[in-house]
Amino acid sequence: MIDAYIALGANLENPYQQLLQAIEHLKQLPLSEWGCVSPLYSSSPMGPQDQPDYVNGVAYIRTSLNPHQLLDELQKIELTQGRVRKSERWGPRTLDLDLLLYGQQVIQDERLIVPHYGMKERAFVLVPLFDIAPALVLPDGSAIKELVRLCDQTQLFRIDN
Ligand code: ROI
Repeated sequence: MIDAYIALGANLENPYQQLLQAIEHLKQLPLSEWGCVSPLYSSSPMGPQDQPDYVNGVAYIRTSLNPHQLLDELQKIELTQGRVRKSERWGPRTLDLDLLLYGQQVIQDERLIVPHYGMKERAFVLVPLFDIAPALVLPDGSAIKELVRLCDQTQLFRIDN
């Protein structure tokens, strides 16, 4: 079993409920054990500003799925929850599930970049990841604790949960 961390994000169609539903789906993943989910946060959009605020969080699972099987499962959940892939880059979405980390593996192919390419600058990923894995060190040796200290958290608000 491999430790995997998955970022959750949504900003359409009742995003908070979308995340709760996604968590229920993640608990049902095949060949996997549910770990936990971070507190959820509200965050202003990174990228185009003419879209609603996001709800973000990070989930932890242990899995025997390989990274591409896990990606397939995550994309199935996104589609089940009404995700429509648009051509617009960085547009709004009902649900985004990003594979952040798959053990200490570094993966770079046509479908998958792990660790997730943007995670080291994104407070809405780093802060919830730190909440559930404060001692985590990324494959490149950077400590989550240090990345969190450096990131801009002014647009991130914890939702009571
Ligand atoms: N901005 C925030 N705050 N949260 C996200 O999950 C998120 N996801 C995205 C883009 C459009 C880059 N901006 C985001 O994909």
